[in-house]
Amino acid sequence: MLLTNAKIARLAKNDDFGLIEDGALAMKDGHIAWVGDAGDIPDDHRTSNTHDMEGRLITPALIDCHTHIVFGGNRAREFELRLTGASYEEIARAGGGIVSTVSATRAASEDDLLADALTRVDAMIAEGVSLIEVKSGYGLDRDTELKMLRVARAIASKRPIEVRTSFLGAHAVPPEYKGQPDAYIDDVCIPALKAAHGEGLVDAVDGFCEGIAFDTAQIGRVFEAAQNLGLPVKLHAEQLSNIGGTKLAADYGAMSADHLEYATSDDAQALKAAGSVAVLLPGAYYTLRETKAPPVQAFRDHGVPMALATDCNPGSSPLASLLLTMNMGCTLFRMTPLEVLLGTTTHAAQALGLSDRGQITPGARADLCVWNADHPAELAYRIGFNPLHARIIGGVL
Ligand code: DI6
Ligand code: FE
Repeated sequence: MLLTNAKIARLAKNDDFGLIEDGALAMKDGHIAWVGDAGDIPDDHRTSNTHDMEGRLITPALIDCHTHIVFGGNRAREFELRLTGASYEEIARAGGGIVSTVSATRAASEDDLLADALTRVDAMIAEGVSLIEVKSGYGLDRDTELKMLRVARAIASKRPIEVRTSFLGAHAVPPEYKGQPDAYIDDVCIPALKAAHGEGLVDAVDGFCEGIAFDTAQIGRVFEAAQNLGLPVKLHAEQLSNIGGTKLAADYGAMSADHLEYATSDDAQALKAAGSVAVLLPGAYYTLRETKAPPVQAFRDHGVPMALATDCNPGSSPLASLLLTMNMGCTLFRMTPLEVLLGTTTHAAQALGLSDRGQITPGARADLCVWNADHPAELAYRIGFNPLHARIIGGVL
């Protein structure tokens, strides 16, 4: 297939979006075969299967590299409580928060969890998302953690979207282990990880390293288990306070450290040295009315790639719009439109350990978005407006 009369943001060159003003793009066997100026189309890429893009903008398809999109129920009631003064941490410590979603997720059938998740997945697909990462972590027992991961895998069989799973057993201490986080890690979390890995349900291992969740020693044990299974790690780190999660993640060569509001310049340096991506989640920052923004300038100074994701979850980020996330990255974190587009394409792929997509370059997967837009900065600029014209996944329009 050949696409002509397009403005193409290759992102393969980090200046000015790698923009080709009057471009063409050839695809073969699900991959990009050639991209360049309209005047330079090689003869062997000319085909009757040619589509005129009528001047529209083409970018790599979007990737949401951090979601908790599978969960039971919702937390609108908790939202109300926070509006009357209760804090996220107070609600969590009083047995609400993540633990209330755990009860709803345990009670839900696999079919119901899937149907509910698909409503959110459909919203993402409508905005040009081709790949989502999905975490477990609302089961906190073996069977429910596995159930969540099976539902996550099933999403890709029901919709034209790819899924990468992360095991997040170390998300919260369940009520039956209240006050015994170490016993939970050793007796439930690590055995559940091994069982889920045995069923081929796990692509990566995540944890929540926070005062209201697990400390670095506890997460370290989970990471040891991941390493023994040959699984890559990532971590929710420094979201509400700085307790050393970023440095722990870097020590284990994490693919990413996520949230990072309370990360320091030293943390940024550690991420750079480890080759980890900083995944920023403005939806959670916004919802919790956090006032400390992540150290974006330190990430720039140290050359740490920044990704951006929805963190779609029922508590701290009930957000299913990656376009709005990009707008928030600019408005709330002062990232540039180029940084937020790289953050939902090239760097999002990198945060999932994927190097075969997220840029428009020969050999990359032909996962593309066609937008009713003149310039890529428009994607982050508008609020609550979806300019998607078409999605091309694996070379299929
Ligand atoms: N950090 C988050 O933002 C989500 N999980 C986490 O570790 C919140 C999950 C929730 O509140 O349900
Ligand atoms: Fe999260």
